Amino acid sequence: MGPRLIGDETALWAAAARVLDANWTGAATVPSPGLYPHQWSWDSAFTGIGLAHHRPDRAETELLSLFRGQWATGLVPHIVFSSTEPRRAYFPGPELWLSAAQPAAPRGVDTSGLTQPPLQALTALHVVRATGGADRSFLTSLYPCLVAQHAYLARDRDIGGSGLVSLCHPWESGLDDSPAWDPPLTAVDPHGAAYAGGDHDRYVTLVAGMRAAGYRAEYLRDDHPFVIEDPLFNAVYLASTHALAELADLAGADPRPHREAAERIHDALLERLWDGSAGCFRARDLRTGRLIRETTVAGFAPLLDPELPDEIVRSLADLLLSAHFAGAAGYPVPTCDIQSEAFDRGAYWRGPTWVNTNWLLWAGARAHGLSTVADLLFGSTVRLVRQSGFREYFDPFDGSGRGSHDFSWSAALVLDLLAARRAP
Ligand code: 2M8
Repeated sequence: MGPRLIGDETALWAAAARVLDANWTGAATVPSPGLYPHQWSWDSAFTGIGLAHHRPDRAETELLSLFRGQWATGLVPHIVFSSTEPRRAYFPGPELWLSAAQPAAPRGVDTSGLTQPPLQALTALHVVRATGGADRSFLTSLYPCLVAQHAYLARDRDIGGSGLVSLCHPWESGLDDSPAWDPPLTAVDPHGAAYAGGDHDRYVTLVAGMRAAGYRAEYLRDDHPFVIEDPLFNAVYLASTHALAELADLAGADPRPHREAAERIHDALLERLWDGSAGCFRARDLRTGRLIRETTVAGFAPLLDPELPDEIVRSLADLLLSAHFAGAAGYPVPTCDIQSEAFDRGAYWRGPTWVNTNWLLWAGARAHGLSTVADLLFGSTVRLVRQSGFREYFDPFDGSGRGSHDFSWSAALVLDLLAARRAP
């Protein structure tokens, strides 16, 4: 027997809220109770967007708790480890990163040495709007941390000098096993052994190189073998930079540097990652200088750019609705082009539908007035969770759930979808 259908939207709201309550640790929300027992940076940001409707006080605590892990360089680590979990609760744990040995890492809390798509400023703006800015001390405490996070990305991670941030590990993308990382990971192997997702050895090798170099920017720029400009990471960076400008206004700070930064990221996205002949955005491998051929859901994320030119918005909508993505899936959006050889309906980040990528595209489509796309994404996401529960990811053809149960961002982002429908 399949999972019980969650009925009307009130019941769905209550079920989503229950997942968030159950995954709350007192200071943060774990992505899922068994599989991911620590705090992940972009999970926290997605979760905060839902908590803004359910428990804005917790959304504030969630973000502030994440920034306890921020390094002196401004890096916001992708994992902030819980000190109460058994050491072997999750691999790789603190022993891989050895953050305590890094002078720039915070004392008293173990973290990873990578980052993830920087959604936190956008979440902070959602939270401040939800509370009407009632808690001044939240913005006063968080704003400088967000500025430092963005300064780190611009200073240490604009490896190509283009205005875009580079990823130095598939884990930084959030779309870990995406087929777009197969070619650069093939090149990382000394024998050039072909790569097709999920090989932890290569992931660990990349971390070992970064750790040995003290996670220094010079090493990443000059020697690290995996350096990628990714459209999703940079679209999130851009959306958060716009949010930072709004937060600056609210905090009584100068928004202009953030507006200028947003302009630079917008220009670079179009110049570096737009592939006019294919009608989509692609990732660029800085070690080969070339765009990576695989078309994935990440290529639609620049819809989050409010200034994206109309003809590009239309091209993206056409491709999204075509039989490469939504047109051939009962439960869109699949992570990867259905017609690609790499597409696999069940493999982690290589085919399934995820609530967080649907939400990002929904937000972008709405902002551009693409109502057909926005309604499709809303309906698909709500149908998925009603049918299968708040799973980590879903089969794009029949909507069956996969990965962990009671997954926080699946619940949180459904609250945001439902709230948008309720809003006047
Ligand atoms: C997955 O990533 C972790 C490593 O960071 C893993 O594979 O164990 C990804 O889905 C990532 O996007 C997510 O943030 C994390 C926790 O949900 O899990």
